[in-house]
Amino acid sequence: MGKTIAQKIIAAHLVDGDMTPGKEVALRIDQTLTQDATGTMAYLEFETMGIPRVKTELSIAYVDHNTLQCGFENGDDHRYLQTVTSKHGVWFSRPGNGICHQVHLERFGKPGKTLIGSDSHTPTGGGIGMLAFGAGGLDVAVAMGGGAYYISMPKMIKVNLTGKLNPYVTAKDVSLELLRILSVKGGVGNIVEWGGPGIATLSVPERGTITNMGTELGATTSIFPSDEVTRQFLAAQGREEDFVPLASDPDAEYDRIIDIDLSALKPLIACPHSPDNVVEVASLKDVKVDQVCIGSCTNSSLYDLLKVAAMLKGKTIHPSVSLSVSPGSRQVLTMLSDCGALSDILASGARVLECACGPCIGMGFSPNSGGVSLRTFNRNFLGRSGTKDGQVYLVSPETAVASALTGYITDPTTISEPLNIQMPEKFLINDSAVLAPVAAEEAEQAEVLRGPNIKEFPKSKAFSDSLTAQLVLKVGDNITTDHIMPAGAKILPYRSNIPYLSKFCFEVCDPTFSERAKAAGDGIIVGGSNYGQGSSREHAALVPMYLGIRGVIAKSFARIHVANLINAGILPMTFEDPEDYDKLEQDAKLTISDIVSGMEKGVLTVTADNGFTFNVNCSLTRRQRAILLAGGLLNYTKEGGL
Ligand code: MIC
Ligand code: SF4
Repeated sequence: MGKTIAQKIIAAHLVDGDMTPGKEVALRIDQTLTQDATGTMAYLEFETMGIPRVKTELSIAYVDHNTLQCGFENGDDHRYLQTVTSKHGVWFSRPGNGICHQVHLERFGKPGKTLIGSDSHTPTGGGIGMLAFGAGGLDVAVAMGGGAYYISMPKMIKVNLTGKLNPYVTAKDVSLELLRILSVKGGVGNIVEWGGPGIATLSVPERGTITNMGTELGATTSIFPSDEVTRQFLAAQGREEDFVPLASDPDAEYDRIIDIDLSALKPLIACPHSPDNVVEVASLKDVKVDQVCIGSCTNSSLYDLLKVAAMLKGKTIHPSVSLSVSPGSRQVLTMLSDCGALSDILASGARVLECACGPCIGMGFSPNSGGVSLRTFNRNFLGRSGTKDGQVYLVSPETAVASALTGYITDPTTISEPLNIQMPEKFLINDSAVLAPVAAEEAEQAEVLRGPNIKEFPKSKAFSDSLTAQLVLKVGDNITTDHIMPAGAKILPYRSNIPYLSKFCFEVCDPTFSERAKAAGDGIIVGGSNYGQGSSREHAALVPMYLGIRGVIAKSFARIHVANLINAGILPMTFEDPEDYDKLEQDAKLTISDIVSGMEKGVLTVTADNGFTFNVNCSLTRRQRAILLAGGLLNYTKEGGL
């Protein structure tokens, strides 16, 4: 039987395991990336592993999330990241050089290679034919040390594209269409492979938008073939030698095939507060807009921003709208400036922000109270913008600009002027903001600089055979990591300070959680389906672990979060009968006995203090059981289990 693209890359990187869907596979990792908000933890973890130099083909640290530097905390983190990476053989992309996924696509991604990154949107690399996964920091640290990356072998979804996008309909609308079809849970356990005649009409940045938002489907990753479009992009980036062709076999089999006719698509919009809450833009035409934000790793490429500039040229944004534009990289910003497009953006009244994540993760530019904010980003979870009652909608750059000009949500296809963008044949290449690590022979003398914001990695407890714990919090479906461990300008500077961060755990759902969990000693959380969707931040596991959480019982989990729970030594369990969820009350005391033998069988019995007894599943691999029994991946790794 023929293979899909992903199956070919997996087979070429298979260290251990069986490529049957659902079975565990261990993959050799060629490249890793980190960003600063998850990176400090990842390098602290790497340091405790005692490995002098990374063993990957390329490892790189980006600073893009936390660039505001409102106090010493960010400065400490940046200095720690710069010095620790240099010592251990990791490249360093300085603050202001751009958003990790955008820069990685431009300068480092290679078709056919494996990449893991401590950021959930690492699958953006699939736009260039990489098999790229978002992962927790500890998994990235292990991969840097030469260890394999473990996933459950995914099923394969093929999206077959035909036709060609109409003017003002974009790759973002393709992503939103797939979210409309599959929902934020529909990709769980699957790799989404893009193919069909329509893909030849999509450039690498457009493909990157699509693979980026595969994360919102819950997919393990998303990937495009590596073809003539890929070759041209790499050649324009001066790296044609990195090109290798990649395609699925004609007889490759997929578990599901979804057809999308690009020519039939209309501009789409995701309404508050979920990326799959998708309707046609035209249906919201009377909604007044307060704020428009263009940028993020989804829509900040040169191609996106040249379109934005062309639409804004000679026009002024509506007086009641505040518009921000954050270019994805220094390369994008420089090229916009050199060709005059930046002046067109500025002349329209837009505010140009740094080449960083910025408003996407609530680092500034929060909307006014109850404000309607149209964003070209990938997530509109409740509270993520920094304004709890902000109404955040997700749109394409074209819809964003059309709406910024009229002051109302506006379907850009109502604009009659054509939008013809000429992409340059060569990108401007200047990698001066990417620093090489020190040579191996100088590494021993290189000093790692830490400030008071860098706190120790919290210690987790190993499991014994029985556990009695309080059900400290019961939450509903689709709880995101932004609920569990919020980000934003006030909290993000403390990502390397778990004790401080712990005060804000679950703040969006229950501001008393942190205090109550600490007082309870051992605790358990109960959740609905798709628990832990969204970010790869391992803080959403480390902080609950620090607060005494030993287990989470949910209807189902998101992939990266469940791995982070296990890595942190927290036991993930799913209800055998989902109706038992309704029978549990917050504050009950739950006892789980025979944990060791139950884990092996994959079923545990839980008894509440009112006598109610129910079963939970915990289908764990032998390695995952060993990690939990050791008290988390770091302990397991230290005991020699790389
Ligand atoms: C996000 O988009 O939520 C983030 C911030 O990039 C996170 C990483 C983090 O929390 O630091 C992600 O997507 O993994
Ligand atoms: Fe940054 Fe937003 Fe992309 Fe996360 S989704 S990496 S915060 S731009």
